[in-house]
Amino acid sequence: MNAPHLSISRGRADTKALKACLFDLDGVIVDTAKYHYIAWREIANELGFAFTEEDNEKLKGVSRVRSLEILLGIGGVLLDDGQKALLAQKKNSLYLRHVSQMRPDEVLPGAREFLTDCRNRNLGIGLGSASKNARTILDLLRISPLFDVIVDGNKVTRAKPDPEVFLTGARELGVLPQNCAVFEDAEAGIEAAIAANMFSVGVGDPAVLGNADFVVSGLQALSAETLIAKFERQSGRKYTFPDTNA
Ligand code: B16
Ligand code: MG
Repeated sequence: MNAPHLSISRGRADTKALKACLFDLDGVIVDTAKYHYIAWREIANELGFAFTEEDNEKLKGVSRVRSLEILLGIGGVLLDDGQKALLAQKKNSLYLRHVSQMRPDEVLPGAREFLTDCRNRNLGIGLGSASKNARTILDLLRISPLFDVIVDGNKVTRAKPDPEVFLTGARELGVLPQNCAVFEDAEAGIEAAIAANMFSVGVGDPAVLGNADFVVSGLQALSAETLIAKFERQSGRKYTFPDTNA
């Protein structure tokens, strides 16, 4: 992770500028869902029931503990808290075994370039993920230095659509929520951005992400320049570059 590279006007009463971008991890920067799926399927099979890719959709953006509860609900399996804790731990070991093989070229198309583009525009960069493994994954992908702050499942307790993860990111970056844009692939993530009073960019299916300020198919389809233009146009805010009034 980088020391903040930017001259964000910390605390300045300027509500008009786009100053920071907050990114979800799974589905925006990298597709970790496939590894979560393999690990959860192994757990389900061990418990004696099937777990499909369609089932896995219900776990996207959901915390590990909550994911286990959903999985047990699918199988109709009742366990006590101790057994659940052991299973969650086992699932994570299986997941990490797969994830440890990840290579830098698994960064989703355009993500590395877009992060760099935003940094070059003096925008603060934060991660806002439910995953407790976020830092490990960014390191494996060799993109940790592109982030000024990392807010993950170890730092927050309330899951999206609660805005905690994004509000924490803005606070750590030293910017106000209305100066932030959030990038999310899950409906709950867009709701979290709206609840945080942030500009929201859906990454993925417009049918699912209809509440976002706008939707792109992936970060390869967006430049920092277009983001800033849309932020200005749709929110009536004005971006100033470079920000010299810190
Ligand atoms: P971990 P995100 C989420 O990541 C995943 O989408 C979700 O499937 C997973 O259960 C959650 O992280 C917790 O992950 O078990 O690694 O702590 O989309 O919030 O970046
Ligand atoms: Mg996601």
